[in-house]
Amino acid sequence: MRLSRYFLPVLKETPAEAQIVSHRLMLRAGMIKQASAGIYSWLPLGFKVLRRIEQIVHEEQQRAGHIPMLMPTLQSADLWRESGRYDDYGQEMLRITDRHGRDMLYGPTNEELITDIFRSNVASYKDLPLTLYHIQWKFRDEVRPRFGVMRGREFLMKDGYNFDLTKDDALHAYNRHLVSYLRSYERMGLQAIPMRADGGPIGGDYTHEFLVLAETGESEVFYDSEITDLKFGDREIDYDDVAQCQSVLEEFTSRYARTDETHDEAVFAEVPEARRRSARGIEVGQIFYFGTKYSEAMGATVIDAEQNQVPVHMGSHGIGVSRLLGAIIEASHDDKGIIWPEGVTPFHCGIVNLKQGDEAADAACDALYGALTAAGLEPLYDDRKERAGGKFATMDLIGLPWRITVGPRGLKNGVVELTSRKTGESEELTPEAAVAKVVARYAAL
Ligand code: 5CA
Repeated sequence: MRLSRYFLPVLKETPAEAQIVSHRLMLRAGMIKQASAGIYSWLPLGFKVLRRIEQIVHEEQQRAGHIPMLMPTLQSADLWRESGRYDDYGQEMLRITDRHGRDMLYGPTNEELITDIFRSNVASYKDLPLTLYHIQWKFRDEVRPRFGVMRGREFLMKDGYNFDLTKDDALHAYNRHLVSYLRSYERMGLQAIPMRADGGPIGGDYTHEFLVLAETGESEVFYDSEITDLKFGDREIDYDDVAQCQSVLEEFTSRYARTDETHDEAVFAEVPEARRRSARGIEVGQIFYFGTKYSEAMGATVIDAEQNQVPVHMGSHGIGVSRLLGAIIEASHDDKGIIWPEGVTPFHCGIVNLKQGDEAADAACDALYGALTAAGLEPLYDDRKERAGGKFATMDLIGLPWRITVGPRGLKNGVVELTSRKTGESEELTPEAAVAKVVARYAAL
């Protein structure tokens, strides 16, 4: 993309309404614009990152054997009356009446709708196990929407639902989700720690939240510091291997790590004092096993091998896709702007032309652009007639991991400058070597 043809409305001033750094940077970098309280338009740069995060979520869900689909945002109230949640959900649910006077709602989550799809189509235990998921907009009429996309009213969520014959099978599905979430967050450059949590309006005692440690997080958390040393890394996982998934769960959940809702001082006191930590965290996902809560209420049963009609065991599993942009920025920025992890960056590499209109500089930039594109990467080429300082400030603000700077002086010696946004380190290389280095970085992801 050439910046002169793009739509990147960066702000010079720090917006007064933004209280935390990720919100400020998303507004300044022209990623989002508030449409009304807690509801945002996703401008091109923000939309690109949102899509990259969705892509990682899709890949990792499908790697785990989960099946993508799409349910609507607007739902009929009738299904929610069956589960009993139409009244229970309270003020957070946005209720709508259509022209025929029928009660509708903008879905805050999808347990009812998916259970209805299941009961209409699945009758036998032979069709289990089954895990379906979608990535769809949700609406929760939060009392205090704040911090930009962190606590929105309209927000994008991946929600997945497993249907299993037995509790053991459903717990394996739970473990699969835990493993796939660990992989997903690490690909986004994040450490998200599974912590014991509370079921809330979704229900169930068996639930973990995934938290990214950050001072601006809304959750208070308590944990054994050893847990921050754990890495999922690039280990191979067979998602059908029950014991293997269970052992990952044990590895990542055996140390003390809880949100304030389930925190227990007496148990925490058993952790050696030097390792006890209390901090704040951003909840970027939650997994639940809730047994037969919805299947019994809504008659989602199958015939088992003994010809008995039994309710299926279920769980639901969510990732806060739009919230993740805020969480990633909270975890990765400096005073100049965002520092995108390579896994989610909107463009792979910036190209800054120090002297637009100079024949050699223009030609070298075009060649770099062509070479990066041919290698399957997306460069962002700042081809505007601006001074160098302004171009650097924009690149630093929008946080692309790599920048190639091209100027007539370097070109006389056959070199361009390759700069890492994260370390600030620059090196002079031939254009070919700079491209090769950037390409190799992304190939290694
Ligand atoms: N049905 C279950 C799992 S599919 C569910 O709704 N879980 S949840 O309530 O925990 O939401 C899943 C994730 O969505 C949360 O972990 C959080 O990251 C994100 N989320 C929840 N509320 C908001 C909000 N108001 N703004 C942005 N993200 C949110």
